[in-house]
Order: sequence, then structure tokens, then C-alpha cells
Amino acid sequence: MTTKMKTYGERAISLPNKTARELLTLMERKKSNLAVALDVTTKQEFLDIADKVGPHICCLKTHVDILEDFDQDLIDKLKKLQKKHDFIIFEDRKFADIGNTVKHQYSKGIYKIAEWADIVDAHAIPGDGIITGLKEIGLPLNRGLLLLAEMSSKGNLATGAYTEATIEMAKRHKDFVIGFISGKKFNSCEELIIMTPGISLDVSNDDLGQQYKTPRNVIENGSDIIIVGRGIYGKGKDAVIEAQRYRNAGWNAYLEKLES
Ligand code: BMP
Repeated sequence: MTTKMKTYGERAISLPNKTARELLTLMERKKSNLAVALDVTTKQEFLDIADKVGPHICCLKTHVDILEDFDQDLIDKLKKLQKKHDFIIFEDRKFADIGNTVKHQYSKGIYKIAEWADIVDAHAIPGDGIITGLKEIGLPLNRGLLLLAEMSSKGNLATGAYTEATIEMAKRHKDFVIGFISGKKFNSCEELIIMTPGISLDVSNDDLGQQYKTPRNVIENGSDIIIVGRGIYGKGKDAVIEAQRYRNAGWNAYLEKLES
């Protein structure tokens, strides 16, 4: 007998981390497993696109350090858009240092990431201390962490034994680690959330090593959330039309997987 795959909402119930529960519940409520990677370099463009794609996404992924005119006003306006459209904010900071350093990078400096980002991510390379350090700041605020178990770029080293060790590290911190950046689900921790970048319906790569798969490819492999950047707001694209197209592609692939 095969057991039926759980819905996002069903999975939410048993999770220890509040942000993970909120994210999965929001996905079910909004019928979206689309995250937009908003990699633009001006505040105006950032806020314009966030407002346009907001109704269609479960998560807005940011790289705030690429904004040329970052200021507190941007964060205030981003939080207003979050309330208006109902999405989770994921700052793709990719922390990669010792625990003591990442603690400061997470909470201090210009960006004060911990104050506004529901989710951040980290490389596993420094060992458990990176999680312990981030957790000291993030857990009291009910934040969540993703570990980079795999990457989408050509020739990346996050494979094999490194990926396996990353999974084991996540399992030791289930109160704070809510999932992975990876292209597929891992058998030994099916409850953790898989977010997958490197998604396009139109092209298979860019000029700098990015490799793309389709929403269906990755959702068939157990991904929960597709992360789409330039496919939505790239040159000549209408962000609203593309967000709807990727939202439908991601959600239909999920519904098909549920039925299979
Ligand atoms: P795009 O869809 O435009 O290629 O953007 C992909 C986004 O996902 C970028 O923000 C990038 O930083 C991020 N990303 C990725 O492409 N591959 C990874 O392995 C991890 C990432 O965070």
C-alpha cells in the first residue's frame, strides 16, 4: 500500500518551527508555491515588482546588499507590502562564517536582517556552530533557517558526502532549521521544506553558470517551493503575467504530484 503524499497544510500542523508552519499554511491558503527572487538594484524597481507579484507568491526572496539605495524606508515599505499581500520574506544571505561572526551579520550592521527577514539561509561548511550562532538570534524571534544542501550552478561542490553531511546537520537542529535549498526532497527528512532555485519555463542556462529546470521537473522530485528570478521580471517580461504563469505551473505540478 502506498501512503498518500500530505498536503502543505497537513504538513504544517506537526512542525516545531513557527515560521515553517506559517509558510506551509500560507501556501495552502493562497494556493501558491512560487517564491520570487527579486534581484534588482534600485529601491523603486524592488518595490514596484514586489507590489505586482505580491498577490501570486508565498515568499519574496531578497538580496538586500545589491540595492544601491537601501534604507530603513525600504524595509518599512516592504513590511507594508508583506501585510497587504501575505507572503514570507526570505533574505538569501548565505551566511558562511563562524557562529560568533554570523550572529553579528544577522542582527547588526546596516541591514539588521533578523528584524525583518522571516527566513535566512546558510552554508554548512563552517559546521554546527553557524547554526548555533544564528539560532541564538533567530529562534527567540521565531525565525527559520534553510541550509544549502545543493546548488543550481554548474560545477558546484555541494554534492555527495557534503550534501549528506548537511542533511545530518539540519536534523540536529530541527527547532530552527526548517528546510534546504536543493533540487530534490531527501528521504530521511521528508517534513523539511525544499526550496529550489534555477527555475525557468523558457531557457536552460545563463552565461554565468546558472542551470535551469522546469517547475514540473523539480516538484516531481519533491521540491515544495519554486524560486524564480529573471524568468519573471527579466528584459521585456511582464512581471504580472509571468508570475501568474509560474504560479500556475508550480501549483498544477503540486496538484498532479498529490494525485499520483
Ligand atoms: P534567476 O532565476 O534569475 O536565475 O535567480 C535565481 C536566484 O536564486 C538568485 O537570487 C540566486 O542567488 C539564487 N540561487 C541560485 O540561483 N542557485 C542556488 O543554488 C542558490 C540560490 O540561492
